[in-house]
Formats: sequence, C-alpha cells, structure tokens
Amino acid sequence: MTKVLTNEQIEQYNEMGFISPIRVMPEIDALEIKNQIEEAEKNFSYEIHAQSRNNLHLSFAFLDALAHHDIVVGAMEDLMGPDLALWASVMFIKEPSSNHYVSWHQDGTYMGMNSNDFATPWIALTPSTIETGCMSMIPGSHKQSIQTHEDTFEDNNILTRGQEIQDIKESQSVNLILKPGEMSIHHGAIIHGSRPNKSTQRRIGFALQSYMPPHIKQVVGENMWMHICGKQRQDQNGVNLIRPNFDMDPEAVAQRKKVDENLSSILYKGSKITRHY
Ligand SMILES: O=C(O)CCC(=O)C(=O)O
Repeated sequence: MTKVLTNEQIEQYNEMGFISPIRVMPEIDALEIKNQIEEAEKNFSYEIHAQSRNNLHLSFAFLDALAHHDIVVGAMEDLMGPDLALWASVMFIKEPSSNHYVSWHQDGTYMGMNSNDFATPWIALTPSTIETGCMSMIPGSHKQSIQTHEDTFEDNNILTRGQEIQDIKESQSVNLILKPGEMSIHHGAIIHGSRPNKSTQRRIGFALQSYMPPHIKQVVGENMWMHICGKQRQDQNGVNLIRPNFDMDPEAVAQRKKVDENLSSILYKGSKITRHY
C-alpha cells in the first residue's frame, strides 16, 4: 500500500513527470515557516540572503524538519522506494514586482548524477499563482533525454548559469498553482521554468532537490548526502551529513559551507563564469 500518493498520482508522475497539488500542512503552519524564514533573514543575514539560499536545511532546524516531514518523505517513498537520501535544497524566493524568472530547463543537466530518475518536492510557503510566478511544466518532457541548454548568465535568471532550452512550445505548458502548505513533485528530467512575480507579495517555495535512491550515483564532485529513510547509502568516499540540532547549530553551519562549495563546483563544472550562488 502506498503511504501518501494514490495509484493515479503515481501513474500521473510516470506519464506527465509531475504531480500537483499535494497538501503537506495547514496553510497557517506554512505561513509560520515563512515568518521563521523572514526572522532568520533579519537575525542571520550573513547566513541567509539573496546569494545564499542553497542547503539552508543544513543550518536551520525548522527547514531540516521540512526535509524529514512525514508527508514529503512518504510521497518520495511511494515514488522511489524505502531507501532515500537528500542531495540538496534551494529556497526559491521571488521578490514582489521583480523581474526574476527561471528559464526552461531540466534539473538533472548539471547535477552530475548517473541518472535523472529522481524527484523534487517544491513546497509553497506563500501563494504560488500565475501572478506570483508559479512553476510551469511541459507534460511528458521527462521522457526525453537531456536537451541542449544554452548558458546565458542573464541577470534576472535565478538559475546558476541562466541555462535555457530554446524553442519550447509554451502553449503546452501546465501551471502548477499551489496554496501555502501544498507541494508539487517533479521529475529530474522534466522541462520546467517560471515567470516573474507581478504581485505585491513575495513568492517563496522550498525545493528539496532531490531525493534519490542509492542506485543513483554522484559522478561529478564529492558525494555528500543527508540520510532520510531506510538503509543508509554506502558510497565509496561518501559523506553522511549531520542534521542541525537547533537553528544555526555551529557544527551544521560549518558543514553547510563545505556542502555549498561542493555544490557550486558541480553546478559550474566546465563554466568560465561563476556566480555567487
Ligand atoms: O521556484 C521556481 O520558480 C523554479 C524552481 C525550480 O526550477 C525547481 O525547483 O527545479
């Protein structure tokens, strides 16, 4: 028996490459997490700011709790089995009336894995709508191989390299509209992107990118994983990351620095330009 997803949802994931929406927590709890993020932005502005939004689950216990949330993990187990580890996370924030966008891309392109058959939950902490710049997906595109991405390094593009797939038939895209506390799940090879936030409020989504079973291997960079459930990974030279015991736990904060450096070396491999995120 599945834990969270219905058989229809699993079939949809296999056929379309995404599932949406799935309620993770009541709206009020999601808005409380948004408040915690904004408190952290004020109190620990050196740790969490526009250029420092990767792997915040390693520094903040309230975000680590989301990575281990029963509904999130249960849905991942339904899709990928009982033994799972988390690779990284990204807090995607689009400020009100800003031009920031995410170009059409496939997540697996620069992650340095030997397979793209992994899943990313994206948890909405504020409304994610057409107006605020929700994600859009091209249904079924995860069945294709990785397409050519052009590294644009465009200023308003939130992706590391501003990587973009050209000539997408946008009329085929599906908008994933989420209320606070709902999540979507997308496949590592699906083509997706998001448009600017035209509203007067922030759009905040926490992407747990990505949960993976042990047969998926890191083939570029160092092997660093947060154990989530089932049997722990036994990679040669693998590093098992520790969980923060409290927000800004110094040991976990020091660990995050190393993990972010490794992530950056993987995502920018072969690139002449690097950005600060
Ligand atoms: O938050 C966004 O708008 C895009 C997120 C994204 O591309 C991802 O989670 O893979």
